[in-house]
Amino acid sequence: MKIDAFIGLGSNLDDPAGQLALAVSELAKLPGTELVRQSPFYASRPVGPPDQPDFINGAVWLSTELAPHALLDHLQAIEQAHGRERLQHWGPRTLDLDLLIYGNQTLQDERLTVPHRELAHRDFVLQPLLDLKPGLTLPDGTTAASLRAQCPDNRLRRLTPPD
Ligand code: A4P
Ligand code: MG
Repeated sequence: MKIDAFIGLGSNLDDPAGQLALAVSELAKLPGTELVRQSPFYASRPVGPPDQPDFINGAVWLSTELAPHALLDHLQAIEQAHGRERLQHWGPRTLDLDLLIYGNQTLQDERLTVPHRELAHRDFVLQPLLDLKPGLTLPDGTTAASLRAQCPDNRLRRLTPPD
């Protein structure tokens, strides 16, 4: 059975928009997985240490047969292939892939918290999700639109036109 999974993409090192575009094509090739839609990309002010470049963010909607932890394995393998180094919490990175939403499932263990724990506070995550699916709801019934209306402003600038 295929599940709708939403993946957040972020980068602020080494040609961020190129990192995201390549990652989207890699996500589309994952086993048992189809790319349903890709969001526009946005520039945003960094959340976390301020002495780092602005981020480019986006999101994709996948339809996948992969189980959540198998999907996370693939996300982390793609991050590694993009030269990701884990040096500083919320610090600069070539590619960050977060599993934002996996069907209507809520998951919490040592590797995975779904929905992503910071989702509700991040306009650079919520806006691309709304571009993908305006009526998106979380497993608890909260709408992404209501969270977007309340979350802090990280000066989003849309970089690519709508599809
Ligand atoms: N993990 C748990 N749940 C998940 C999930 N739903 N998706 C675990 C992905 N991973 C999940 O992540 C640490 C561990 O989280 C993983 O080993 C995985 O098992 P990480 O990517 O290694 O470390 P991190 O990214 O430094 O920490 P964290 O807390 O995941 O950071 P975030 O939340 O990814 O935030 N500012 C702007 N403007 N745009 C950004 O994209 N991103 C971050 C990173 C900070 N500031 C930003 C942005
Ligand atoms: Mg992460």
